[in-house]
Amino acid sequence: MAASVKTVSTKPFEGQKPGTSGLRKRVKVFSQPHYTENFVQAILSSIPSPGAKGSTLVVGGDGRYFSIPAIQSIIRLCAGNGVSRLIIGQNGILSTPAVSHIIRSYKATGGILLTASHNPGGPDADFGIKYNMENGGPAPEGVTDKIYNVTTTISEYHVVEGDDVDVSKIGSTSFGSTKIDIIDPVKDYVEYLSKIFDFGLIKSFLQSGSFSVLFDALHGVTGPYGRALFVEQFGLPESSVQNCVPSPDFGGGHPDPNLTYAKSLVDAVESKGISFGAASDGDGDRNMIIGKGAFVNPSDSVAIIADWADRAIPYFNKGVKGLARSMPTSGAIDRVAKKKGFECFEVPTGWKFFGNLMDAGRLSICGEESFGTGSDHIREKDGLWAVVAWLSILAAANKEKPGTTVSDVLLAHYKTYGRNFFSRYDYEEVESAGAKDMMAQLSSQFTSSSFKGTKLGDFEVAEAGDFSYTDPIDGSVSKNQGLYAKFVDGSRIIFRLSGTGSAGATIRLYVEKYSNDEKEFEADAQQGLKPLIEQALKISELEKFTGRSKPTVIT
Ligand code: VG1
Ligand code: CO
Repeated sequence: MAASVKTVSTKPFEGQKPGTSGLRKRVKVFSQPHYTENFVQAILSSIPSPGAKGSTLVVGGDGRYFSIPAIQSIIRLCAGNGVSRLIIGQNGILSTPAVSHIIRSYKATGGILLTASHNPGGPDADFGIKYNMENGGPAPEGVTDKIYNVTTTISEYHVVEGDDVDVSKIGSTSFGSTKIDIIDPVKDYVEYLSKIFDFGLIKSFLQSGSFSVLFDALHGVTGPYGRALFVEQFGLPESSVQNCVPSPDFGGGHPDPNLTYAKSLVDAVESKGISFGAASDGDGDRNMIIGKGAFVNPSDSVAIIADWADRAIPYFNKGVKGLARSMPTSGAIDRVAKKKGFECFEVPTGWKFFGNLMDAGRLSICGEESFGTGSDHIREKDGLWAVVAWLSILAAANKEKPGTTVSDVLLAHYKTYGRNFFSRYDYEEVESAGAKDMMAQLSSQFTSSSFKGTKLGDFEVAEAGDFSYTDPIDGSVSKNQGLYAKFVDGSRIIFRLSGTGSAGATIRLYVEKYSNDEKEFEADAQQGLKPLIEQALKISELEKFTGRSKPTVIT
């Protein structure tokens, strides 16, 4: 059909500023007339040269409520902006890591991801839109700033009108002059993982009988991927996966893989004596790893994967190029880098900061304390990759010493490197003004020159400030990335405001303390960190500013 492009007049909406990972708002906000269209037009207008015209874009997400109407709008806008080809996951489903892989492997221009990640879904909950670049990674700040600027002045957008495209059937069609390919969301990704890991070794380890697995997709997008891996590839029974049918409202739950929101997994692992439990978030980029009686802190997880990579994961047989973590993530990975002679980078919170280092060949494995772990196989964190990495480590460890458990792997790591105790307190959806005021008073203390040498209880301040990062590859500078205080004994406290919430403000408090005292290796992290947390709450006057005496989530 001949494409007749229609120009629609519109007015800017306030607040279309992408946060840590795209634009996240309530569905009610996205579903206002023109709201989604404005933002998508701003993305299309901000695609770096040669731009949207003639481009190939990948579209998909976690299947949450409002995904299908958003995809139909995206199709109309892409046709109106001269996009040549759209590659769309069947039923709009594509995990965030799968989008990253498909952009790279199909050599697409970029991708539009429809997810609010671990935020709840449904008519009264959240939706989100994010743009990823040619390298498969989240748009850097230069591009998200441009998108935001366009949203503040937008006066029109361009569409081709036509009937909805049936995205439930795999195959090719066209809309206006845009070619549309609806693809199997799972196949390419699982094939790619089979090249990274030794599926044969994992399968024979899991089939040997004594090691049991439970994977929980929390009703998010990883359900079909997890089933394909655990049931189809590794030959495990259906009972080894749960909540694996993606649901638009995540079964009414909170698709966030942590000890609070993945409680049913934790309970099942404990009550049934399961050897290995894992969960992923709504869009499949996060992971949680547990064993019977063992919780793998994400900061430890990435350090352990980095430590085992060249022995246990074929992808890294040729060596590891470098390691990295986000600023609040504990320094456990730094210790692995030091011992093995790898470069190690500290970047601000958000996966977009790892991409340049990977593209430059200086970074192989990295992670964030927020249950994000990944490598340069793609440009997003990858929940199922981390789960399969852990199964590879356990398979390798059991080859060396049969009967090795998740706890054994953790303890062995602490014996070599010492233990970085780490915890995060989240105060979700507090009143914005109070949160801002609290950060302002903390900032004036942390950035004042007289703060160094101050004693907070037993902790003497060695260094403090507001984290600023200069990208070693392109020199771009990102300021105000979190208030940190490091103490003389090496421990740290950090305060940040979240950039992924959709209502009010979320305060995150991170605390870290190192110990190489073997007697402490099996201790409860909360207990050991208590004095530090008390000082953090005292200096921030958090309760006074926010009225909250308790965090919403403790990790
Ligand atoms: C949070 C995490 C951050 C992560 C981001 C996106 O951001 O702290 O580490 O990269 O979520 O994860 P913030 O600004 O709320 O602290 V996901 O799984 O939402 O794409
Ligand atoms: Co996510």
